[in-house]
Amino acid sequence: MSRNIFVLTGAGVSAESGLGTFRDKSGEGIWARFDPMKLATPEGFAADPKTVLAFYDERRRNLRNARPNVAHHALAKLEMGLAARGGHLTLVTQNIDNLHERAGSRRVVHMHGELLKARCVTCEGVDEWLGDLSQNDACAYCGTAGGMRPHVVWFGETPLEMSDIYRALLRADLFVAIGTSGAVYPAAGFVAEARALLIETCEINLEAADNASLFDDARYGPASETVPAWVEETLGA
Ligand code: BJW
Repeated sequence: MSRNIFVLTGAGVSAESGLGTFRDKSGEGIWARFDPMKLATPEGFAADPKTVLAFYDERRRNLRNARPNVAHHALAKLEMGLAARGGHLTLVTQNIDNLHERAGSRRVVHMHGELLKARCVTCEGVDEWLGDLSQNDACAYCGTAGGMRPHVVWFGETPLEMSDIYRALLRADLFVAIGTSGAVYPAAGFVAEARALLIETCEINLEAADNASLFDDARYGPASETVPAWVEETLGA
């Protein structure tokens, strides 16, 4: 049977690649150590751009040393396997890392932006950005200096590609959330929207997410075990 599967991933899928998660029940997530209102809002950036840029510089450097793990590879295999069977995978990630792409996923929707890109606040031009970002850097498109920021979506900003995401959800027959706490909207609301569309839903996570009660099915454990097992099962069915 061909399937049209919508997968939403969060920080948990990259946890075993050494990239930190934001909110873990252990209390060791990024937002337990750093204040998201100071580092992940446009107001925080306006008040102290140097600190915000340093926070993202450090994460960009960590990403350079990270490698995709078996969960990323399994999702790339799922994309190919479904296509070969006449199905389709929509892969939407809240992650700003590029580990899905580096594992071989062809089409990845980064609803919260991408760490290896910078955006000019003057002309909105988006450019690849692999090194540190400073307040003196100039935009490659309009030449304005002092207006470059990480191409990421902060609290209070509109996530990217929302029309394409909702359109893909309408076409899906299975919605799967992997490694996300279900704490941040609009992504946390996708499961309710899927339910309203009578789409089957499944949570794959280390532990129950905040919105766990809305899923029809759940598989708990590290993504490195649960995701490859689920992909094998799905492609074997
Ligand atoms: C493992 C694992 C392993 C660990 N294996 N699993 C009420 C309703 C609607 C909206 C709001 C609302 N109240 C407030 C809002 C607005 C706000 C919001 O949601 N706030 C909440 C705090 C309540 N949302 C926004 O402002 C968003 N914009 C918006 O709503 O615009 C309006 C709009 C909506 C719709 C259409 C058009 C317009 C923007 C949100 C931007 C979030 N930005 C961040 C930072 C991005 C850049 C960066 O990375 O620095 O995005 S915050 C952070 O949280 C990051 C993540 O993408 C996001 C979600 O986190 P995620 O991925 O779920 O990670 P964790 O750490 O929370 O969870 C990890 C999970 O993995 C856990 O469950 C672990 O158990 C698990 N895990 N190890 C498997 N080995």
